[in-house]
Amino acid sequence: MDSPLRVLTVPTSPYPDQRPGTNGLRRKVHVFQSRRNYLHNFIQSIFSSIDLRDRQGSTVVVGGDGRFFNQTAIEVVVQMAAANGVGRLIVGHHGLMSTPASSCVIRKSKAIGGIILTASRHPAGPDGDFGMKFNSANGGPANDAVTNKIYQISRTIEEFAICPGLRLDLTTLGKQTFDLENKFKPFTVEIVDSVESYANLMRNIFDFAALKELLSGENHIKIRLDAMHGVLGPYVKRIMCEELGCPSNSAINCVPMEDFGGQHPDPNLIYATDLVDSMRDAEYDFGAAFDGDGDRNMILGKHGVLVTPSDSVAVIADNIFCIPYFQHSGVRGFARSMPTSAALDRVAKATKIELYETPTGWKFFGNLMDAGRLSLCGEESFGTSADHLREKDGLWAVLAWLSIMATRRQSVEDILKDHWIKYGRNYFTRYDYANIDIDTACEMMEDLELLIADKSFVKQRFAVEDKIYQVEKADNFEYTDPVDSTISRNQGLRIIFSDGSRIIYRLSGTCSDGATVRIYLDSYEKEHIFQDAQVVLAPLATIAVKISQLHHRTGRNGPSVIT
Ligand code: G16
Repeated sequence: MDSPLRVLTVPTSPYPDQRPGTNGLRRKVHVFQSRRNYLHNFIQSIFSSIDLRDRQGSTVVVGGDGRFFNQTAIEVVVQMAAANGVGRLIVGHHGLMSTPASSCVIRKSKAIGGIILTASRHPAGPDGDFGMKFNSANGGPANDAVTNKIYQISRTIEEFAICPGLRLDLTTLGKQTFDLENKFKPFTVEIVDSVESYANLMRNIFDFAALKELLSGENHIKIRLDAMHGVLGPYVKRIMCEELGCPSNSAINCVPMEDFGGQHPDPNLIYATDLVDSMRDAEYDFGAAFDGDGDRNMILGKHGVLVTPSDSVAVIADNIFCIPYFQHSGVRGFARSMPTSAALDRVAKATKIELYETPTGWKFFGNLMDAGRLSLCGEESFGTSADHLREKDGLWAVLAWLSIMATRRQSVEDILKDHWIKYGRNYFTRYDYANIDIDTACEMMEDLELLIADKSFVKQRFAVEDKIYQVEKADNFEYTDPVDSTISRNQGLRIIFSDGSRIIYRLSGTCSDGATVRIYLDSYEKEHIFQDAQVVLAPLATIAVKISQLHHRTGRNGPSVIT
């Protein structure tokens, strides 16, 4: 019999910069590799943030998007979980588990939480990004109280516990047990097929027979799905091809790779180039791309017609009973993040369903869902999901759209056009200015806040060509959680004009390096609904740049990316 594994306590020194952002800690890979114990410190801070009584003998889920450094990090997470009293770990086969599947497995296994190794849509590889998220027992991203606690611990950490001799086999499904020094019970690790758990959940939400008919029946439509070499490939293959009968060439880039094949796994028109190229001619009726960890989605129709994420959630809301899950559970509420366009608000008003406007970040939706107040939600940042779990869910969004198409027997473009005819159209775009010097970005936001806080700012008029916008309201968005009354301040600067158009400025909370300034533009048209969004929004963009003096301050002459 092997002798029990040793548990060591190792001295360490804190780092000042381990504050989690919008969703976890994201840094360049070399930061994790070159700074001594940088990874260990953060993992210990996560475990120490959980009360010892809750941690002892508990279950924790571990997954990742398969990016470079994942395997190294998983080994350390497992060794430290064992040493910190966790009783059972559930780990994805080969260390892979999408973010939505992790949420599903956390909830199903009644785990106290999960550690997800991903930097989401950011590129990977030795020069790319790495990240770690901590999700709570509800399956959703930890709330601010938890992440603040993790951060505070990381600032004063002096030691971490680890079981360095523990070696795990990630390739074999099933249970592995390990005896530890001074522990009565063995530490167990279950390597699971998270694809099956997730597929099961989807079978209970959607009408798979109807979807199968749509995708492989006599008059089937042709679809193209791009997993961008992220973690979602095996889920797409199993559910869409093996189960729903799509031909195998419907799914591309489905082998997860450590560097995402050198691509930027961000599902938008700029980065999802393989999908965008193959959708240009009329071969496919429906297209979708996903990000590295499988929670984001982009939906395209024939000829590459883009459904903006803001429209996507509004259309799903308006057709919500095409999805059997909602026929059974009913609809409790809708929600969108503040920068997301107000298209969803119009559906909520028409259907008399409560609408919540939350700060950016999926954690805010989770609280409303746990309280039974929210069923469907979305964010402009290519995130859409419902209360079947507590994360955004890329494949769920695709199945939701296909369910609408199966019921209405219409193309993506016709569904979208009908929606605009019924409700009018919220034109929306986002300008990103990446890699800005942090001080310059913060200074700009501070000056801007002072400017818009001045009483004289309200009622000011801005003219561009023949368009005149008058400021009706301007503030720094603040959110009081309706469930627990927690106040979240400083969530983005809003300028709202008298016609309902909005300019919003926000600093990204997911940068691994420098700052990204985001400008969100939203404008509503009741009649002129078939124009080019960039043309419609150009005057607002000019005003946004002028008010902030962004180009002057940064030396840039345009955004890095427009979505
Ligand atoms: C994360 C959150 C999203 C949020 C996004 C915003 O997405 O999960 O809820 O909308 O960040 O990012 P930023 O703060 O950069 O605007 P992900 O997919 O990157 O984990």
